[in-house]
Amino acid sequence: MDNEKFFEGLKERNVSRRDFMKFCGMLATVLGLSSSFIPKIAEALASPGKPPVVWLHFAECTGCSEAFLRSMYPWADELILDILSVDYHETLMAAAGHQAEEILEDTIKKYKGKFICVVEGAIPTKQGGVFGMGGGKTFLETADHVCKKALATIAIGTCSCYGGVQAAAPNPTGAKGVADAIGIKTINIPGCPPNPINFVGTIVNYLLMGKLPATDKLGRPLFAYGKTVHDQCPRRSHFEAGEFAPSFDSKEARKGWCLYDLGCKGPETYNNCPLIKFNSGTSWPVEAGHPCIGCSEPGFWDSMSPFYESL
Ligand code: FSX
Ligand code: SF4
Ligand code: F3S
Repeated sequence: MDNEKFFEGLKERNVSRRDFMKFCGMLATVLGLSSSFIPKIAEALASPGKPPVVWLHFAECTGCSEAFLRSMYPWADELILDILSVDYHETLMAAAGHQAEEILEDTIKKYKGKFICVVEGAIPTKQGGVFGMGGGKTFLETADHVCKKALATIAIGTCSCYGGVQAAAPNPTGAKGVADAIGIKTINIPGCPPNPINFVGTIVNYLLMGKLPATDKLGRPLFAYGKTVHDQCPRRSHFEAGEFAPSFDSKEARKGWCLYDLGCKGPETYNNCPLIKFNSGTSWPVEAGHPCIGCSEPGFWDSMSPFYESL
């Protein structure tokens, strides 16, 4: 896609240049870049020659794809799919069965070492991985076959990063995140579901700098997961003042007091939800009156529960 075609494509979707620049501005904020980077981000998104993407689904609820496809700027999902030239996405592609398998094989052969593999969902590992199968192969086999041929693997969602709900005790299927299951390094975009903007930000970082972003020791990009939810929370002043809402239906809760006593895990959770919010910047759990349950931390179903008991 050349630049002109790109902007024609935007016009066809009734997306004004202004809307597109606003989206690029949001990406600059996510990446912690100054506004002088906005035109560079726009240029990077519009320029041709971006890496093709293979998007795999394993043990998950598909909430990560849903979050990506439904809740960004209404046009951004299609745009991003075009921009990234997503050649294989099991939920979205029209092909099924043998035809889908052929597309996958052709893509990884044609772009060996050049494509980005995006993985949603955990990988069952017990008994050779028989608890997760697709097209007669275990997820374990498919991940091993595909991810190891990719330029990089991006795990999207806590399930593919660290196992997620599938790996919660007693974890009968031996579910693991992709990195653990097949012994590779992945870039992890956790959250259940994750904020799609953090995934797009990771890709834009790659397009701008020619490399994937710096991460913490859990593989999470620092631009998004470098601070705790608590550090960025607008209710922080109430926390400092010792103003804790005693119940969900109290007048204190309605006044926006801190949700710590109601189980908020914000102080131990690294994510940028208060900064970026969800649904194109509409709201996020604490703003909606619900404590953070720590959904971007490894093992949160076990380590952060009971969700409604304070830390
Ligand atoms: Fe897991 Fe994603 Fe939670 Fe669901 O695909 S991170 S269960 S929102 O959908 O994998
Ligand atoms: Fe911290 Fe949660 Fe209170 Fe916000 S609501 S200040 S994240 S404990
Ligand atoms: Fe998850 Fe907590 Fe953000 S529950 S969506 S990390 S506020």
